[in-house]
Amino acid sequence: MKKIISLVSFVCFVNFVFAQQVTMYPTNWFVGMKLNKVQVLLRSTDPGFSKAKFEVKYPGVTLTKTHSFTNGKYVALDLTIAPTAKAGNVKISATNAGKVSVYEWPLLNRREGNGTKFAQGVRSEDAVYLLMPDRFSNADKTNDAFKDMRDTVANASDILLRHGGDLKGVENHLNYIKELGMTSIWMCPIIENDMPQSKEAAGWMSGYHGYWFTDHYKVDKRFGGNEAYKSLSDAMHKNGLKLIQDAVYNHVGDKHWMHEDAPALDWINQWNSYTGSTHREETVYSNNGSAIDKKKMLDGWFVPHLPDVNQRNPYVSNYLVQHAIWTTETFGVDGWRVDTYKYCDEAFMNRVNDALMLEYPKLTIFGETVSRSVTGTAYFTRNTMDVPFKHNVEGVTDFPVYYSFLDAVNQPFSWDNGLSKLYVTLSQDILYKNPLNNSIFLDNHDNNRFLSMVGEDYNKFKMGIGLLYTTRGIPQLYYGTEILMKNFMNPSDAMVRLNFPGGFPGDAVNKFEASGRNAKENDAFNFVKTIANFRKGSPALTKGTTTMFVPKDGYFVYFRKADNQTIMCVVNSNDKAQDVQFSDYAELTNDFKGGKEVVTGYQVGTKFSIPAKQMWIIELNK
Ligand SMILES: [Ca+2]
Ligand SMILES: [Ca+2]
Repeated sequence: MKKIISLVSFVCFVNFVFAQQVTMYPTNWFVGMKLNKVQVLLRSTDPGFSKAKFEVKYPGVTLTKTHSFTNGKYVALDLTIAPTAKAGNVKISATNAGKVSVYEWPLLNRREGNGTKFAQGVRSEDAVYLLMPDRFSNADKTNDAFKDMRDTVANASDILLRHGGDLKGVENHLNYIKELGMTSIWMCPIIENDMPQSKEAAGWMSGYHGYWFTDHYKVDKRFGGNEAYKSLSDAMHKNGLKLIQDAVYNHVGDKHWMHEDAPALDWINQWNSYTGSTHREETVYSNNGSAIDKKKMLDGWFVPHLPDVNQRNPYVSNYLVQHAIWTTETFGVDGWRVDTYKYCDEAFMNRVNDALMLEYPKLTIFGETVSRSVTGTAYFTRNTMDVPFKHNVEGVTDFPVYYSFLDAVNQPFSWDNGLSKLYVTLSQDILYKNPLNNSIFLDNHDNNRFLSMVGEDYNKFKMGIGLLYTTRGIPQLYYGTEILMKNFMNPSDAMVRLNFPGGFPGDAVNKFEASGRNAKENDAFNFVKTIANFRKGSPALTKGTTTMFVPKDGYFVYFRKADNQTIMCVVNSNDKAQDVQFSDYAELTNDFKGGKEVVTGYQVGTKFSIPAKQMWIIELNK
């Protein structure tokens, strides 16, 4: 929020003041928050700004300390907000060489419904739909591009550039997402990315994906700005959908003031010459690793145009913590996904998570950790391991399960391969405090689309969907998977981020509607919809225990069980039918006479044959 200087009436008797702009972060705060010691960063265009003497006069608000930086444009004010403080505009006066300037910093009433209408948390009872706002639906052509931004182009025919999708476009399709059985939407970041295009191997690329922040307190106006985000959040909550926001604490775009005009150099991790991250999470937890490798992992830059934020700097830490809370309160966020989790300072991550969980006890957070190993995944979340540093985040992206899903459906069965991979991976759940909090998935915006990964084999595709909605964790579906969108990340990851057909003006077909989908696409859509909606009402699949039996002869049987519901999951990866009998699984099947397959409605008895390359999800009955 930019405020042009406002002069109180007596100023005209003192000196003329040159107009200067002052921006305050956070742009406002709220009354009645647990976090009531707020460090407000004031950023001026005047290099002598920090020489001023600052005073705050407002009932219940006390200025306890003023901090200045090597860059004279900045000051930080420590404000304590008493529980008795009322909403209103806090007046902050700055007196500099006899000139008095007054800035207004709003204290707002809190959003209603902490834990009930927002900050509800996203748990294993939920099903998440991941989408990229620029690529989902364009409801407003007038906000596609702006002349006053560094990248002035929107061009839906170039996969590397902005396409014009926006938050109103998402709001217009909530019914579609709901019908599919989803309960939550995670969008790639919506914060302003006022960055120029960047030269990548595949060509000039824009920040359409949202991971290049330039102003934390603005939702990108090409997505519709803060108001469109509030509107979407309200509409989602009215529809019973929860909102997951994508946070990036690790880096900012190089046009962010934190890099271009920082209060002090130590806001960004500096190196004598460009030093990239090692990208090896092992360096963070290994007791056999070298100190320099760990430092490079954590403080090295992700890529050259994304400066690495120094979260050990207490001012930076305060700035990021306050922003996370401000965002949750302002927009009504229910859960956070944290990008590049393993690249962040560990103590900082625990601090920001603690602050969020203290303010919003039901809120949930999961971190992105790309790792092939369960150890390297469990380390970055609550775990049972005896390690010197314990992470406090509830959930994590479960990449070991993701890789195992792919191997389970793609590889021929053996002791080590195919379904054995999934069995072995899930057996390591002992390392997690609660694996139900893990985010599980078949694909996402950074990986090849699932249909392509299974060689466009529709049977394998359906087995994958079955695994996704019956394995412990929080299933996440990537937009378009349900209508058989495909592609590899070649020549660019933009290939797996193509427009949702029907979301953009002039699209020849509209796959948001059954009439716009072909028979196979409708079959896939209905398959996902049936399983996801069944899961929604299934205590066993959402929160139940898992019991696995050793996979053999190319098939795998596991059970989910809770609240008197038992679900038998049978995966046959063979090219031939497989006989299955309850008596082999007596500890789970003894009380039952048969069951009903949840997609097809087939009734099975205590002995049945499952066709080649199929997964059956059977609710057992007496
Ligand atoms: Ca638009
Ligand atoms: Ca870092």
